[in-house]
Amino acid sequence: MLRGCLIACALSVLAAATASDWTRFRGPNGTGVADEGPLPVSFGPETNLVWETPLPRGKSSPVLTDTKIFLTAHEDGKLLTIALDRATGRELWRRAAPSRRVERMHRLNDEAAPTPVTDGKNVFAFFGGYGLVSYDGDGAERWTLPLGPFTNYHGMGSSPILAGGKLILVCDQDLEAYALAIDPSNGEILWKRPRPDFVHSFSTPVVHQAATGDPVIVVPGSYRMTGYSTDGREVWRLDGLSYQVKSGPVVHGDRLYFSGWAVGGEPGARLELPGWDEVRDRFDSNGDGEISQSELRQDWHPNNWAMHDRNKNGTMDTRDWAHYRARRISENSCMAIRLGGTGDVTGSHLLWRYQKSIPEVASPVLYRGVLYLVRNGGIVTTLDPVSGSVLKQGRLREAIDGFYASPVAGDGKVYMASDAGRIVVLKADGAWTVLSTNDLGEEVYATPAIADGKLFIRTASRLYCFGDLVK
Ligand SMILES: [Ca+2]
Ligand SMILES: [Ca+2]
Repeated sequence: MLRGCLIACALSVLAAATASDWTRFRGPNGTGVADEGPLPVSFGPETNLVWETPLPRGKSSPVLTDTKIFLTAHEDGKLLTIALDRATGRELWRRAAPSRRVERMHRLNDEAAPTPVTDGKNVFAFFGGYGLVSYDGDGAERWTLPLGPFTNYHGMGSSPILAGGKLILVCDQDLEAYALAIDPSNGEILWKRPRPDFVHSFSTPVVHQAATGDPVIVVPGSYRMTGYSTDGREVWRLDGLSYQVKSGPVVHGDRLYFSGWAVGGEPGARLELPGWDEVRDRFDSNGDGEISQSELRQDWHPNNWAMHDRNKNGTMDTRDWAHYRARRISENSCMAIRLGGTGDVTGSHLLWRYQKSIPEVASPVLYRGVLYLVRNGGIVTTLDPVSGSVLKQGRLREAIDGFYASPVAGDGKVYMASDAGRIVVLKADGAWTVLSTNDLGEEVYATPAIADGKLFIRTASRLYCFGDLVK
C-alpha cells in the first residue's frame, strides 16, 4: 500500500514537472484546458492567494515558461511587454515597443489586447499600435517588425501563435487583410498570404496536427474558415461563418469546434438583398457608380454604414456591397467540423450547427466530453460534442454579467470570468452546477491561465495567482 502510494506520488510529481505549460492564448493549442490540479474552488484577495502583482492596463492574457510569466500592457503612451517571476509574481523587467500609433478601436478593445506567445525562452508580442516585438528571457530585444497602420474598424485583436517552427500572425482588416509567417529567430517575413475577401476579425488560430502529415493552421475569418499549410498554402476552406469572428476555435482529435457571432446574425434577422448591378441601377441617382447613404433605401441600411464602407470614402462600391449583402444572410452559430479534408469542405465536413444563445466573444471550451458556451447575461449552454444536442442551458444567477474572457478548465472544474470580475466555478458535467462564485471586485477581460495547479487571473489592475492552499 505504502509502496503503491510512493509510486503514485512519484508519478504525480513527474506529471507535474512535465505538465504542458500555458504558452499562448488559451493555453495548449488554444483549448483552454490544463487538466491538472488540485485547482481552487474558492479564491480571492484573502483566500487561496499565492501572490498578486500590480500591473498597468491591458486585456491580454498571461503566458508562461518554466520560470516566467509574460504579459503585455500599456501605460503613459508606451506599449509594454512585462516579465514576472512565476513563483513569486515579482516583476523582472518591462520593455516598451519602439513606438506607439493610436488606432481606432471598439470601446471593449484595448491597445494591449492580443496575448503574447512564448517558445519557452523568448517572448513574441503583437500590438496593433506598433507591430511585433521579441525579447529574450532577460528582456533583451531580439528583433522588431513594425506593421500597419491597420484598417480594422474595431482595432486589432488576434494573437500570434507558433506553428511548425514559425511565428504566425493573422491581420484581418477591412483593406488588404493578410496572414504572416515570421522566422522567430530573426523576425524576417517568410511568407505573406493575402486574404482579400476577409474584413476585420479577432480570432486567434489553432493548429490541427493529424496522426500523419503536416500541421494545418486553422484560421476563422468573416464568413469562412481556412486551413493553411505552414508554408502558406490554402489546404481547405469552409463557408458559413458569421460576419465578424472573435472567439477561437478548438481542435479535439479530428474535430474542430467553433462559435461565431456578429450583430444581426440571429437566424430570424436574415434579409436577402439584391446583387450589385440591381442596386446600382435602382439607387445610384448621381451616377457616380457608387451608393451613398442618402441614395440607398433606408430599411436596407447597415446599422453601421462606416464599418461597411471599407475605404471610408462615404459610399459603398461593388466590393463593399457584396460583403454587406453576405452579412445580411450570414448566421451566428456554433459548429462542429470534421478535419482532414482538402479544398472546399463546406458540403462534406460540417457535422452540426447550433444557433441559440451563441457567445458574443468568449470561445467554447471542450472538457471531458462536454462543450461549454457562455454568453453575455451569464447564459451557459452545454452541448454534446458528438451530436450538438443541448445537455443543459441555464443562467449564472450570481453573475448576470458580460463574458469576454474565454472559459478555461481543469481538475474537474470549468472557470468562467465575467467582465464584472466574478469568476464562476462550475462542476464539469453536462448537467453542470455552480460550485462557487468568486468576486475579485474589478473587471476581468483577459482569459485566465492554468498551470501546475495554479490559476492566473488578470483583473483591471493586477495579476493574481491562486492555488488550493486550504487543506
Ligand atoms: Ca451614387
Ligand atoms: Ca467605399
